[in-house]
Amino acid sequence: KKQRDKKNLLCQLKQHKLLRTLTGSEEPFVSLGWQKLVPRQPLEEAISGPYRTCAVVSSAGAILNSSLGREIDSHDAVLRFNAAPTEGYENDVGSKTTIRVINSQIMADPQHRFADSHLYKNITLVAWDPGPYSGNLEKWYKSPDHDLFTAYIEHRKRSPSQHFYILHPGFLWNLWDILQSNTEENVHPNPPSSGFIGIILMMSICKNLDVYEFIPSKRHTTLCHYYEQYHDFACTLGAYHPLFYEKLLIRRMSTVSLDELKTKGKVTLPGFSQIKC
Ligand code: NCC
Repeated sequence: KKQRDKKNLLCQLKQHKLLRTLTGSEEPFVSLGWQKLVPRQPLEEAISGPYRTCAVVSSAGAILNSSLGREIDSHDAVLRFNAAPTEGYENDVGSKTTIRVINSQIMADPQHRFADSHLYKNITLVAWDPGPYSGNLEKWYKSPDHDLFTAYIEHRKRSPSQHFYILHPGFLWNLWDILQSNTEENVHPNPPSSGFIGIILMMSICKNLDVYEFIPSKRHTTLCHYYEQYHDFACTLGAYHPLFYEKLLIRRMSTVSLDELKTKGKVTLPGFSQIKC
């Protein structure tokens, strides 16, 4: 029964072909000349994938003292989130970064120095901002949660060869719908976390992925991030994002060795290309 549930979930996600980035051909972006701004090649073609092995590294405090760095770096591609650094934490989180999923706060809040920081250079960037559930892109353009558009335009002009995409809000809300349709309780109507978004993104471009410290290991802690001294239980189980339900869903879809889950916080997922439905 468990195996069937797993297969159903994986097939549902695969068949929805969820991954979608702005192409610039949608209104209002097309009128603003975005077709010239957005990379011509779609994300799936632009990267040097499909990658054979991928690692998704959550920013949870619990990854501290894991000594997983070497194992994480052994993957063909490594995905990290937002402002999560590697410098000084290599032994636990590794040093390779291939893709970063960033929320719009990173691009809008001056504190993150998005234009200058080395964290956002020489890698593939995938940004998101929720937009309205209705899917109205005009409304979204006028009032995003955080203004990612200005920074995107500037960045594209400055570094036109960097792979840099904005996720289509439809991707986020379709993903939310799938989460809700597979959850008995009512999921609060907030967008998925960067973590959940990143996992689905990697399932679309990798043959196989290992996800670290998204499902908490035995090191679980109230320490929010491995890179700052801030404690909040909600970082792991969620307040704004439906993190708790995301984690249950990922747990149901993944292959786990209980021992590895405990010691590494590691679960394994097949890429969509490997799933026969
Ligand atoms: O904290 P954040 O997420 O950057 O973490 C990235 C992803 O790692 C997983 N995570 C993190 C901490 C933890 N204890 N357990 C975890 O499982 C989650 O899957 C998470 O998505 C975000 O999702 O974009 C988020 O971003 C931060 C913040 O905007 C950025 O770090 C930039 O500073 C949000 N925090 C605040 O707004 C205060 C957070 O809610 C979600």
